[in-house]
Amino acid sequence: MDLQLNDTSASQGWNMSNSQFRDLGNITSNVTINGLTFIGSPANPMSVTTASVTVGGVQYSHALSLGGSGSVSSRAVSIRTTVGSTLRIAARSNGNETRRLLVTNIHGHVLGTINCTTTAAAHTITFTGDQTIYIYSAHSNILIYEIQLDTRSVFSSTKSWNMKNNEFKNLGTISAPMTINGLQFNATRDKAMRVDTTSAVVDGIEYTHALHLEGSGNQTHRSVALNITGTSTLKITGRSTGTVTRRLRIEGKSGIVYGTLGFSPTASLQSLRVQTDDTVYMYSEDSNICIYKVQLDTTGVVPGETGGGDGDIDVSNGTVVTTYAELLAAARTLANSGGIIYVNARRLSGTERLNLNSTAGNSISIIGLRQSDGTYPVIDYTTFRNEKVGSTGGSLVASGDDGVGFRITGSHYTVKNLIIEKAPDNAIQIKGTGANHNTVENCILRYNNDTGLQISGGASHNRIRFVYSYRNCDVYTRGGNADGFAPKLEARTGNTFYGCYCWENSDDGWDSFDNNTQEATRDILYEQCACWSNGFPDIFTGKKDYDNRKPLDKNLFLVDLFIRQNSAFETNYNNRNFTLPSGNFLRTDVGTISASNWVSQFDGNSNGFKLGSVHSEPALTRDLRNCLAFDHGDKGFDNNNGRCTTSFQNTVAFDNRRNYYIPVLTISRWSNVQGFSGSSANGVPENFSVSTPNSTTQTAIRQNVTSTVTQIENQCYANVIPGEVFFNIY
Ligand SMILES: [Ca+2]
Ligand SMILES: [Ca+2]
Ligand SMILES: [Ca+2]
Repeated sequence: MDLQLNDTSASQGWNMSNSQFRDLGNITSNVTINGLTFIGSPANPMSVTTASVTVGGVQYSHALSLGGSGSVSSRAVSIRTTVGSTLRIAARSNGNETRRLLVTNIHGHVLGTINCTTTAAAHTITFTGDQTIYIYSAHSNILIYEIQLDTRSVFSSTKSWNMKNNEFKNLGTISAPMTINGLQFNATRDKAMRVDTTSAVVDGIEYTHALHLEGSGNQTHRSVALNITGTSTLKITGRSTGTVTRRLRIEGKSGIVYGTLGFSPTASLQSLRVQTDDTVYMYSEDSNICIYKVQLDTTGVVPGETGGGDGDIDVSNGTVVTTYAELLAAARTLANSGGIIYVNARRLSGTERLNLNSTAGNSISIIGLRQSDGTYPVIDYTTFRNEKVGSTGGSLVASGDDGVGFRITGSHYTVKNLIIEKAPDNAIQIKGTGANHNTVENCILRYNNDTGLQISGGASHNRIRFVYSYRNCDVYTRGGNADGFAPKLEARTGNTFYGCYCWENSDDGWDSFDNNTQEATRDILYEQCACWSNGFPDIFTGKKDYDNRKPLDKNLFLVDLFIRQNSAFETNYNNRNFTLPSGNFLRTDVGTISASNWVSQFDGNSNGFKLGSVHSEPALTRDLRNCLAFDHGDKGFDNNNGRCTTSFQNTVAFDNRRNYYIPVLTISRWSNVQGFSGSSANGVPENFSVSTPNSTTQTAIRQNVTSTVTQIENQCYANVIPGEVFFNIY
């Protein structure tokens, strides 16, 4: 076994005062110079301008002027980095206030933030990961004088296990589990392995002994295993002992397959890159393979040098599932005992409703594991949806509770770190008087055929935190029902939303409609919540994306139905020709109608926070703290004829038809209630008024909101759950 520790420090810099950069002027397209890529476009240009300043004794004559807030695709610079890096940036805000410079990965996931004051200064930021990073402003213009990247204190280690070494070469038959120098041999008396003298020469190196796996294996027999941490390359020298190529499977403890290596009858070295913290098993899928040597090359940052990413999750205290069938089974098994289920897969095909109905009182958690590329598991209910509500426009029917994805009628459940999409009805429904004390956290709910998350029928004390709900739409009922979040129809007491965001749903952002005064949604706390652009039909036909020159979003159910009706819809779209399919082919609640009539008869409401209904009396309470609603075709904050006792603290509404329409609410608190750019006047109770921020503040709010929304949307589209994101505008 060998172990090496290499310090591979290196440094590279990009100074805007140098001749390669200082004459760049306006940057309206992507330019790469010495490994630094400038991401500019005619709509969002950047420029290198004269800007004389001294920072830390270094005199600069020029700076990159970012011009405004950016994203991974606009007004940014990007650099390819290696495993552990320190970034040093000399910069300043080009305005009167401190502005934030973000360092993100390609998904917009923030690796670090630099607060640029109005005085030029050098800032450093450290991060890990072999990746391309993006640097851009979260607010408006920032001047960057120089960027320097130091790669530091990276180690690489090599461990190897050669069967010709003394500790292995005399093992003979192995018929029981054993571990030598960290290499686990898994064998039983019936399924034994063997080390013998079997020679080969590979790349000029002579091997004299080999481990014979003797046949197909699994984790308990005819396999070897070792622990892998970080980014590693697994190198195996071996051969098939037969006349054909045989396959060696590399899998994790949970059964996740990292890869398969093919060994031909001629000995060779095969390698696989693995990025994980796991026990990794190697066994033949066919018959005997002989292994001469196993080698593990690992690179990483020296421990203690960095905070690292999300941290590692020890899954040994739970049940790991990799398929939807296993998830269903695990949920049933743990119903009485309680426990943790870890979901470890990129995508699971949801085939039926998951019933979370235990009221035994033990806590049961379903937690998605972050995958090696930073994404989270997607539970895709397409199969279930097609079966429940139809797979073509002509087969559509209305959806109901039997089409819900995760249905929680029990208590003390936690659902965390999952992306749930394309359910025939709600992605998650928490319903019934037994549905108490559940938590939904850090999830994305999208493309479902009704509201993303609904709480109804007596459910109480449920906590919803950092959930992102978007592009949900009930097609058969012409968009009239699918809200982002719906604590409605008797969501009883103690239901709270914290850090939740919803956008581009067909109906409202939040809706707490009740049918009568007895079965009422008693109280709701909304804190750090925001909603935007709900209730527009053009989102679901693809027209909005087309107008914004974005690719066709084939995840949209309506778009899927259009393509099934006429595949030319997609080719036309890609050729910059937006033409709805013709003919009456969409079954709806008002008959079988055309695509254009689906748009003209669209039934979505386009409100942000809909706080009740005509049945909501002053005994009911609503508590809004640090909440934002913008870009709605109707109201940002809407009482919907309800008279709930409502507290407004730090709320912002803009670009809604009416920002606030709450004339009959009972107000319990009114503090820093702001609105601007509504096209119709607010309606508020007598003696209350909405304050209008000055134009500088309005601009700052818009810029902050634009950059935060871009960050959220880009990450969600890349299957990265944004986590704890806040709009810093209150
Ligand atoms: Ca429903
Ligand atoms: Ca509606
Ligand atoms: Ca609604």
